[in-house]
Amino acid sequence: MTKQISRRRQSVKPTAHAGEPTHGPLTAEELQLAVRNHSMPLEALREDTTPPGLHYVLTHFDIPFIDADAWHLRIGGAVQRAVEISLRALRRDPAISIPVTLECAGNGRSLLHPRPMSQPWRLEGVGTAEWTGVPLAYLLAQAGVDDDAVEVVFTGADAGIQGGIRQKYARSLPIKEAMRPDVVLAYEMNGRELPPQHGYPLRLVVPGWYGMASVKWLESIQVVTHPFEGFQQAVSYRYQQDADDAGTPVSRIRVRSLMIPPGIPDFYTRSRVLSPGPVMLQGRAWSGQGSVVRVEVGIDGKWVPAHLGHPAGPFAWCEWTLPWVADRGEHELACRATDATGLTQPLEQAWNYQGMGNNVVQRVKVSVE
Ligand SMILES: Nc1nc2c(c(=O)[nH]1)N[C@H]1C(S)=C(S)[C@@H](COP(=O)(O)O)O[C@H]1N2
Ligand SMILES: [Mo]
Repeated sequence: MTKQISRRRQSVKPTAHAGEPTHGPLTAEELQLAVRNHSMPLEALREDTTPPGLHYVLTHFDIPFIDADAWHLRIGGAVQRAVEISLRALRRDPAISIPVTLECAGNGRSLLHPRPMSQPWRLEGVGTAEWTGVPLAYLLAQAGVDDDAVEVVFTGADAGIQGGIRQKYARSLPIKEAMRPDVVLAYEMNGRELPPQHGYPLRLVVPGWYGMASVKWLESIQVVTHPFEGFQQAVSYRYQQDADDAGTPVSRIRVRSLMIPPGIPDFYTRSRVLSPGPVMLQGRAWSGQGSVVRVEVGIDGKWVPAHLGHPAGPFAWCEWTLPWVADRGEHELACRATDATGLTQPLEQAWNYQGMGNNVVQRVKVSVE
């Protein structure tokens, strides 16, 4: 398999096999995915909460349109009492609201060399919303989880084929994560019912984890006594070095920061033009592994500490600002964050086969004229 890949790397001819690395130009399939799944315009980093239309979207198959009046959530498997609950009944259960920064695990993928062919994110597969719903742990407690349970499997209503396998989108969480008080079955995004593309009528939100864990259009929750072997768990979303490497599962979001590109863009190239003088550089930083403790801004290679604001919650991004006086000429700006575990964003991204967990520093070239 590795040999086959290196042969492909030598030829420029792009292949249409999802997941395979290529040095070739963007394929029609990647373009099709890119226009279905949009990213967040970086200027939306201005706000604590991303309006739903600007929040990134990642949908593997089709958006299912669900009749919420007929819809029920089923909870079963290794539980004492199977539960079937309507949306109306769920809305009467105790609710929480929590601001959460979600990021796609494949964010940054298209900047890798070679580039794994899939949704070709640049850096903007991210967004922060306030999710309202019932804590998962509350419903699991009502069902009564058996002692030998190891994971909880979440299945969405959307079906498709990936890796040659027909499937419904499904992911699992270890029991310990599923029992966290902040994991929520959300029926509202930013105070309104979920938009169709974000999982209407109900989705899971797992704060701190990359987006793949937060199953949309949720239909069924099954408590299981063996690790879940579904495609999106056992094959996709793994840190692998090649196709044959079993790899390790992707879970929490790695520390990252982004900057609102200053000045104005050129329409086609999106390169930035700025007038000389004072400018406030600003952006957001987040990590699923602990709070952000430092953001540094790189100005032509020299790192300067930025001022950090206060995040809306422990799993929401944090604003950073740095005043800069722009002088005439070409400049390169960058930002890099460090979290409470001491991890810092890398200057060069380590490559992996699926292009998972990228958190390389963003670089913005500006012309001051
Ligand atoms: N049912 C279902 N849930 C899903 C997905 C999907 O395709 N189907 N995509 C996952 C992935 S990979 C991500 S990154 C997030 C994206 O959530 P958003 O579209 O609300 O931003 O949803 C996750 N939940
Ligand atoms: Mo994702």
